[in-house]
Amino acid sequence: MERTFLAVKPDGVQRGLVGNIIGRFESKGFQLVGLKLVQVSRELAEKHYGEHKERPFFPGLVNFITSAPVVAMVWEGKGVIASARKIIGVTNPLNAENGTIRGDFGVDVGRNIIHGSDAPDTAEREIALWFTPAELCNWQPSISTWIYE
Ligand code: DAT
Ligand code: MG
Repeated sequence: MERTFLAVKPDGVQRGLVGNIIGRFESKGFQLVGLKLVQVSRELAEKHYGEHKERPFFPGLVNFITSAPVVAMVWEGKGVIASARKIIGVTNPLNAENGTIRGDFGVDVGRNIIHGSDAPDTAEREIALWFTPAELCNWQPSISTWIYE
């Protein structure tokens, strides 16, 4: 089964949106397999956003993501990587559809509430960067047959 890495960013935590956000992935039918509150170090932030290190917004992005705790999560399910990106919405909240997390809650691109892995290779890299194997639970939800045929 596919897994993705999601993180409620400092703005989402500060604004009390954690429960609402987790609820969207739960009610979709995806399964939580890892969860922790993290005060992100600069080293972790720079590794996580390494692909953007030459971009002008990189220093501000690192300052932001290290400014207050984030809720780091791993979610599992059929097609969860692409589906989570749809649930999250496009990068700029002003362009994100209503009904998506960024569309419903955000305004500025630098305060877009949540991160989600964008492809299978980045999901694998980000899960390994944020979680040890022992921090992830392999469990069987009793409702599986009501979500999957
Ligand atoms: P996404 O988070 O949708 O995968 P991304 O990987 O292109 O988007 O960028 C990572 C984060 O960097 C994004 O969530 C917010 C910030 N960011 C991206 N483009 C930006 C810009 N033009 N100005 C300020 N921050 C930006
Ligand atoms: Mg990205």
